[in-house]
Amino acid sequence: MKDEELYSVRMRAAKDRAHEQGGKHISGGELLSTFQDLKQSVNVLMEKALNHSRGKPDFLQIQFEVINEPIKFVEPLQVETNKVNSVEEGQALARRLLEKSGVPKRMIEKAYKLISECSDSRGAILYDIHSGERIDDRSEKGIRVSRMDWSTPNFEQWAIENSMQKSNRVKEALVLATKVCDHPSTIAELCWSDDPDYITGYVASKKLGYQRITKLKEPGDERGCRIFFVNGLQDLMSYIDYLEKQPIFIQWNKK
Ligand code: WAQ
Ligand code: MG
Repeated sequence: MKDEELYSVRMRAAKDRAHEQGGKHISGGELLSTFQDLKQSVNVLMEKALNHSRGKPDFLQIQFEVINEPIKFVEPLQVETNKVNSVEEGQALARRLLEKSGVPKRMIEKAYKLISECSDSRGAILYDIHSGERIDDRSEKGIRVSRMDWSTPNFEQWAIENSMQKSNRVKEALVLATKVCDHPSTIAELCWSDDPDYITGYVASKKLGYQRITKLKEPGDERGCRIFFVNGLQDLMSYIDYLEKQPIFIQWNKK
C-alpha cells in the first residue's frame, strides 16, 4: 500500500432529508482505498449506512478523492477495558480519566454542559481546556475527522494479540482516537456512540491510551458524544485541517 496512490472515501447518511436540510444523522464513515478497491470500499460504506440501528436513511452521499499529501504511519494507542456496573460509575470514571490526562476538574464540568450540543451531531466538538469554551464554529455539524484507516489483516492480528473483538466499530474508534491524540495540541478525547444499541465508550489520551468504559449511557439512548480537549492551540485552522485532511494509516508492530 505504501507506494500506491490512495483515495479518501467518505460517506454520510441521513433520514427525513439531508443533514443540511435538518435531517436526522444516521451514519457516517471514512476510509482510505486504492483505486482498484474503490468499488468494494464504496460498498463497505454503503452497507454501513443501509443497515443502521439509528434508522433507514433516505439521503446518502458517498464521495472519493485522490490524496496528494504523504501518508503518516502511526502505532495504535494502547487499549485498556474498564468494566463498570452503571452509567454513573462509568461517567465518574470518564471524568477521573480526563483529569488524569491533564484536563482541569473545573473544565471537565464545564465541558459536560456542552454535551447536549453534540448529541445530535455528525462530528466532534473542539473544547479549549484553558478558556472552557467550545472553539470550533461548526455548530450542529461539528468537525468530522477523515482520511484515516487501518488494514484489516494488521488490525485482526492486533485484535488477537490484545484479546479484542475483531469489530469494525472498535477499529474505527481506535483509528480516530489514535489520529486525534497524535496531534500535540490534543490533551484528551471523550466519546460514546449515538447508536442506541452500543453503550461502551472511551476516554483517550497520549498519556493513558485508549481507555474503554463499558457503560457510558443507557441502552436505547440515541444521544452520542465526541469532544476533543485541546490545549495551547496556536492555530485553530491548521488543527482542523489536520483532523480533516492529514492522511494517517495505523500500523501495529511496524518495524
Ligand atoms: N469525526 C468526528 N466525529 C465523529 C466521527 C468522525 N469521523 N465519527 C463519528 N463522530 C461523532 C459523531 O458525532 C457521532 O454521532 C458520534 O461521534 C458517535 O459516533 O468498543 O461507535 O460512530 O472500543 O456512533 C466507541 C467504543 C464507539 C468502541 C463509538 O461512535 C469500543 C462509536 P459512532
Ligand atoms: Mg453512530
